[in-house]
Amino acid sequence: MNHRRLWVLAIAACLALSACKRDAATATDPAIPENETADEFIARVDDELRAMYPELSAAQWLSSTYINDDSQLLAAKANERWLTALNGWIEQARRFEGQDMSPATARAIGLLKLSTAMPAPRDPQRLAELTRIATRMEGMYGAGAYCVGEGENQSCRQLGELEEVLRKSRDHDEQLDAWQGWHSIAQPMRKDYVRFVELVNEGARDMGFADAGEMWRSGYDMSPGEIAAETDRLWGQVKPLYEQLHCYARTRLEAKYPDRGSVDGLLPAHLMGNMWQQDWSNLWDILQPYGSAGTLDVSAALETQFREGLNKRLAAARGLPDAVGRVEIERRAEADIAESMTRRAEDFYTSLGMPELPESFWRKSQLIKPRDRDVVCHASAWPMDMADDVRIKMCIQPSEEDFTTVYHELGHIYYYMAYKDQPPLFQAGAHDGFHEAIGDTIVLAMTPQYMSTIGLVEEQQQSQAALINSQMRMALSKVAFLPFGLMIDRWRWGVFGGSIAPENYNSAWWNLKAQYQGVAPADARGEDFFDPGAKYHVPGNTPYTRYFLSHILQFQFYKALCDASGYDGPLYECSFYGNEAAGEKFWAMLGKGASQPWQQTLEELTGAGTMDAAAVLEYFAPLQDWLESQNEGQACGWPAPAPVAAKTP
Ligand code: X8Z
Ligand code: ZN
Repeated sequence: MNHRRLWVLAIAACLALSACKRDAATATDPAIPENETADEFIARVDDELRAMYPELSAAQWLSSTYINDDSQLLAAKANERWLTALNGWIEQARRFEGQDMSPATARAIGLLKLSTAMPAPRDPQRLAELTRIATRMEGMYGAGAYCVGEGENQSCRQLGELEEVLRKSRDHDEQLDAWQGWHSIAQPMRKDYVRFVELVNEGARDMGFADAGEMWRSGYDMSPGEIAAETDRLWGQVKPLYEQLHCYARTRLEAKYPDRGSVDGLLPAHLMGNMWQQDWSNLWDILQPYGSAGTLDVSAALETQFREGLNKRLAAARGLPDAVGRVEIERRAEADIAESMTRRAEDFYTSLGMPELPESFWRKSQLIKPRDRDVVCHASAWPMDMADDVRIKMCIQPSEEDFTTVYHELGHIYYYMAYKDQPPLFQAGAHDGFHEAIGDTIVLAMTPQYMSTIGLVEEQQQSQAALINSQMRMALSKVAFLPFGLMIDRWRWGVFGGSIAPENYNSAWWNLKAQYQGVAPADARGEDFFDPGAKYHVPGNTPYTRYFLSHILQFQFYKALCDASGYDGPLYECSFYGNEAAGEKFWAMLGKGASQPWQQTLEELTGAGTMDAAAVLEYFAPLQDWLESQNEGQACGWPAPAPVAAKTP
């Protein structure tokens, strides 16, 4: 539950009550006041929403931080009640079609229909089935483990441990095993996912959409066709930059792993340092442009801080702790570093003049992975009660990736805090990409200069080599992400729309991976696999276009805040850390929530109401030049995949 229309949030984390019966939606229902106006209707929905939201969040929070059959049953039931109520409100709203009402009420009614990412059938049995499937899939993902051996000799590794192999090992076969092992956890989800698609499509059609994909594309204050075209246009702007990065990475990988560094010109999925090839930062050891230009190894610095903290705690322990005592001390040290990383992130926001996080945030958040139970480790930020109970749920380790993810999550939290006085239906991002872009805008301002101010890297020298190193560090996370941000929903739009049939789920997935990312698996992945299910947002049903849009928008926000801070230099060197003028502008934008079309909100912040990748290209101009000269003489690009047989819906 992190993002978007806030209660939708809840739903993407999956799940809903059966308080309202099916006929609750009719005007004859005694619960519906007679002669209610549209304005009164929305005021009532807001009240009912506010009243039922905490129970839904609590059930979902429990099922994500304590996965077992009981918590899943309660979460599915809470979601069932919720989605039933939502269907009731949507039905009731039909009474007002074509009637006069205030613009705010008209907007709220529109948002009501678009609020969930999991449109549920009106039929109560099928609605309940949907919530059970959604909860089960997320539970399977959270509890997923790759096990080898039998009985006493069995050993299992979960996502975190398998990701660590990709992050740190440079042994080809070890990485392949970790990658294949994690993907095996998704095979049993396929059947559930096929049914899930049928059910959400029925829900979407009940609400008047062609399918669930069209419904997802309807949340952008423009037509579904227009936003799809916008994503194509934006991708076209940044594709040449991605192709240069791809070409450079391939050359380096081919040198590192002779004969196995590429697959017919595509990047091998298991060698990119990341389970989904969405962020290549972990390949710094292979892709670092200049070895001598100061170190930017933030992970190593955090690891050192953790070790120092652990040693301090061990030294303070009376006598030599036994094995159990040592584990306890290690856990405290893990909690210490996780908290100090989070306080660092909070400090950036408060330096902009934003408020401190509430005391309950520190008491109720899950910062590290519990030892005694399964949890969904995928990071998320939760507005529990539409008021002051905000939390994050993470399994923080001392790494650069997790460090920046904490800043990302706090972006959601500060959005929640800024718009908490808006009516519930406007407590959401201007669009979902805005929600994802807040924390990442701050991440762009985490320049080497900032990192050295907070003691994580050495004092930075000014040189062309240092500049290229720092640009590369950012590109491995931001530019590498772009085609991935696009392909996930290209797959789901196809699946929901019917052009990708269940018998082609996996081949269509790998075709899109090839087409957009230029990535391929080491060995063929047939239809006995369900590789989309190995990415959280698929079983978690979180729309993904938001992240693509965010990766464009965050550069526009960053540039606007740099301007607001009075900065006047190359974009890539700007940090507005400590600048209250920038903070004020940002906070004002956050406070608007979804109360007006996003185009207006964007214009108020940046001066232009259109998404545009010019700021991305401006930021990376030095790197793009450098990459072009590095790649000179190479045949860049990769072969197009063979088309998958498309089924007519
Ligand atoms: O899911 C997330 C956040 C929570 S909204 C951790 N992200 C995407 C992902 O991990 O796939 C952030 C970047 C992309
Ligand atoms: Zn997020």
